[in-house]
Amino acid sequence: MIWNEKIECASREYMKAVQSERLIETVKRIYHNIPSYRQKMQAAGLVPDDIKSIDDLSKLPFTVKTDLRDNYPFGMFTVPMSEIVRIHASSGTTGKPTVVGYTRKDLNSWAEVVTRSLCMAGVHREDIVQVAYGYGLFTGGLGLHYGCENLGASVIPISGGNTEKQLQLMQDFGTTVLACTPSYSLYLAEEMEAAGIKKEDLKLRIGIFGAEPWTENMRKEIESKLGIKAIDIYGLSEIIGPGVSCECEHQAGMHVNEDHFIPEIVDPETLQPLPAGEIGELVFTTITKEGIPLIRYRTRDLTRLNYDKCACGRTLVRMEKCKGRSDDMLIIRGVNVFPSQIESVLLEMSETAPHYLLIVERDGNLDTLKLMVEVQEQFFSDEIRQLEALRKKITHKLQSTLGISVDVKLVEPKTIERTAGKAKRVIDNRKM
Ligand code: DLL
Repeated sequence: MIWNEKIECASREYMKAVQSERLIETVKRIYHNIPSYRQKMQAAGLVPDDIKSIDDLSKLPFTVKTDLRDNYPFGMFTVPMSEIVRIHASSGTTGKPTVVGYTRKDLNSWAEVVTRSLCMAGVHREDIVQVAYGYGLFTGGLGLHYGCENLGASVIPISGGNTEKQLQLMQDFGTTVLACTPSYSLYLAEEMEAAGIKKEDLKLRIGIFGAEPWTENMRKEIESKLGIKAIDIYGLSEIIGPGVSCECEHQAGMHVNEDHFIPEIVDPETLQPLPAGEIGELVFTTITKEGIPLIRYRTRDLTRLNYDKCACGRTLVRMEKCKGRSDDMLIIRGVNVFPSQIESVLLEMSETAPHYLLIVERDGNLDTLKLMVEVQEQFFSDEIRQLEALRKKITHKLQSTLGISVDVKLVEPKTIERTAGKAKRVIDNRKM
């Protein structure tokens, strides 16, 4: 089902007209309410009247995460606190969290975009959705929650963690849709196996997975282990939370809810806009938000856009699965390495499990990359020769894919830490 056909299947001209009108309003709102952004516009010699349509978007200065941090906690809000009805925050790895505020209208828009996303994924009113994203200050839990309720599906607000209970409710309540991070879904699959629960014993049919990058190979693994269709959902707290974009049943890119968030792709070095189809950094401008509207927010996520009409009938522009974040990219001895490339290699081999950790060290002036990867239970034998052969095979595959040597260490099943939220894949000791 298409939730909002008028918008989701609109012509490009119609979409551009909607976007232009809303952009003009947003620029005015920010210019008159946020001194730091007004100064940026003034420095660029711009006044709100210079922005007449979305063709003028690229004239506007960017917003970055530190702008939010510098204005911590509420300095970027464009409405008085009496209008703010909800506060969320995303915990960064360093420093203060990024705080966002929603007005009642923002919460309605958020529910709308998540409802559209659920419909794209094939969820309907009869579904029972287990929301295993965290409800804490993270946007995942409540974001999915309100979208499900708006759609009319039944929500189980279990939040993240408590794996045993997750499995129990999945069986007892007949959960049909699981919403969590892709890494947690694999952990659940693993615990199911340990508890002797078969995928056939469950009614699961769809997974709504996001909040971290995951590869096509990881998708195959999850789909076969849980017997479901695994759908990619994307979002970030600064823009609204989950529901910025989501895949439809064709799993051919995530449809961006572009009547609320205008996407652009820029070259992360020069910051110049790139033409459709080229990979670069994703930038969003929110055009309906009241609490904390943002202009040209640099997400750091790397992807490309596709404006072709989708087989589902939607015309909303699609963003490809994220390749990773520009700040996730490791530069090892001058070579760019994304954790996703390594994940892809590991998942192509039947002997390794999709649980791994990358450790970067600096030995004198030389960077070294160590990979710890779990071996599948059935391949983990005490035969040192066999394990050594496997280690060599992985080392060789990584060398030919990445072009650098990786020190591979095989570890026993279930030794790498599992999390209910976003998986931590990289430890970079060079920064310490
Ligand atoms: O992760 C919101 C969310 C919740 C999205 C639940 C999907 C599902 P933040 O904590 O602010 O918000 O983190 C945002 O996570 O910039 C990406 O780097 C990454 N991310 C989110 N979704 C995906 C995805 C939530 N589907 C940051 N694929 C973003 C790859 C993703 N990366």
